[in-house]
Amino acid sequence: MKASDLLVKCLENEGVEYVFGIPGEETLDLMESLRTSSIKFIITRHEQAAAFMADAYGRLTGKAGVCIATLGPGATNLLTGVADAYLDASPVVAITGQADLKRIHKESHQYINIVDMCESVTKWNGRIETPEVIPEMVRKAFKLAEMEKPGPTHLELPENVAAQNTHEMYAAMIPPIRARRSSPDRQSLRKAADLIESAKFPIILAGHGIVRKAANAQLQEFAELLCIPVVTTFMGKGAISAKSPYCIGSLGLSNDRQIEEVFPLADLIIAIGYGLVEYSPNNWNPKIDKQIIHIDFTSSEVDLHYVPEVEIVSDIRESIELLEGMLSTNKKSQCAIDLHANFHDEFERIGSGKSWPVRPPQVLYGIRKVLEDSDILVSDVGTCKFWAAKFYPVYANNTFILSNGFASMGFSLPTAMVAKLVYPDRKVVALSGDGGFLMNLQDLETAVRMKLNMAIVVFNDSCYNLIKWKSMKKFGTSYGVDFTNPDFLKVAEGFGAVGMRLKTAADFEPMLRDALTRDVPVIIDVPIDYSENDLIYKFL
Ligand SMILES: Cc1ncc(C[n+]2csc(CCOP(=O)(O)OP(=O)(O)O)c2C)c(N)n1
Repeated sequence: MKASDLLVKCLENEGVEYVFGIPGEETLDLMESLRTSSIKFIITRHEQAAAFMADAYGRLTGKAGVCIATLGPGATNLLTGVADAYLDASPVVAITGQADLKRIHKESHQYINIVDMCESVTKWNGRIETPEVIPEMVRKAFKLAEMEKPGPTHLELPENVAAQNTHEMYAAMIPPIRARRSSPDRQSLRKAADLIESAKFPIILAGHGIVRKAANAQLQEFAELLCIPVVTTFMGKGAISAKSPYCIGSLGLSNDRQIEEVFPLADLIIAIGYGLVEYSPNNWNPKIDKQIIHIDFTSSEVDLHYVPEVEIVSDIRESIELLEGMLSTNKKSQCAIDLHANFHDEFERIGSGKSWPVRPPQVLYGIRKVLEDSDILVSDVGTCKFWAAKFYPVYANNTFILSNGFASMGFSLPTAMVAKLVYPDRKVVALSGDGGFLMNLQDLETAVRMKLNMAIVVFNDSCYNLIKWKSMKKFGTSYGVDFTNPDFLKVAEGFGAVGMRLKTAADFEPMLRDALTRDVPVIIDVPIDYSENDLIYKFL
């Protein structure tokens, strides 16, 4: 069997539905093998978008998303999306072509060492030097990508290897069997239960691990039964429904309101599925005086501000369930209930305002009104993300998707496209600043070609607002942040999408409802008033 055919057969064996990417001369054999496979190749207009799409597929399904690029510039373009998957723990298998092995030891057309380049942004990464190793290397790439903590892996397939033949005996498929995790350690559970029983004010810090592994129902039951308030990270939003009285918001800014008002009250932090990349513990444990219980699939990162009394390293769901069985109901946490109610009053009061030009909370309030609980909001990076992460209540698991660890602009459009691809029956909204939107605008063509309906709400203020805002705070002035925008209605038209421009605050909800009934993507150009950004710190 030809090596490229074998590689594609291995992808089929892993259950791969889609491969996102752009071909090149060095991946011609691979493309020919894909042509006759059951896998759908989705052509993108930039490799970065392909990698973001694979990243999004991984986040939404838990199965590795696959992206392909050619050698050299294709691979370098892919890198940003791969790095995003790395710091946001998303399973991705990136495949790149490479020059013939006979020319990689010398100065050679388009040759750079991609394996070296990928080293710092992958969990595992290797060159396929002979066809015989393909079943093992592909299985390993998927196994490591999907295993907690998930992340990207990379396989490089040199052009001459892709075209080689291998003996049938090396073409046997390795079944993708999932190993069961071992049960939580009973002594550690007992110690954690004792700590919770004796704590005066415990708080649960719920991280991305809960969302990733859908342990949300267990977490919510645990919190409500034991009356323990839950603060989520930005990536952990949805780990508990924002409708629960024990959900007291998300944290991800250095001076979040929780840091001022909630964490100082707490003597015990029960960190569940929390990764330090999500939000540094020196923000919430500056004096190193909190007791910490660490519950996660993997042991904790070492940090002076994060030294757990006990670590329960096991399946999160099972750990929560077993811990719940060992505890009796806590005293009612009135403070949490008051904070929750207070947030909801503010959400209504500020969100329902009709000032013009609109402010971010009005738009987020409108989005929440239009979307059902299971519909998906994707946020790009910038001030828009901070507003969304602080102000938008999330009611269901994995329905608020953002780039947080790597925080890469340009994330929202390709991610929203995959959300629609994976969940065609759900409504999908992408929220983006005008800076981030133009970073992957080219792939609007992919969305139109694939007839993916989503609303892309663009906050139009002709500047990189987050940087401008921070610069104004630091220096009282800003530099290098202003630009001019194209006419988004004409851009939409040129791509075969639909463009809408908001003219009054009251129009937003009906406009969004209309946008979500079309059969192509719709850009909603929203002139935004960012003058009240400091309010962000006041929300839960
Ligand atoms: C790829 C990338 N380049 C630069 C940055 C640094 N950065 C963070 S936010 C931001 C400005 C974002 O502007 P815009 O997309 O218009 O969103 P806004 O802040 O205006 O809501 C920049 C430049 C980044 N995070 N990612």
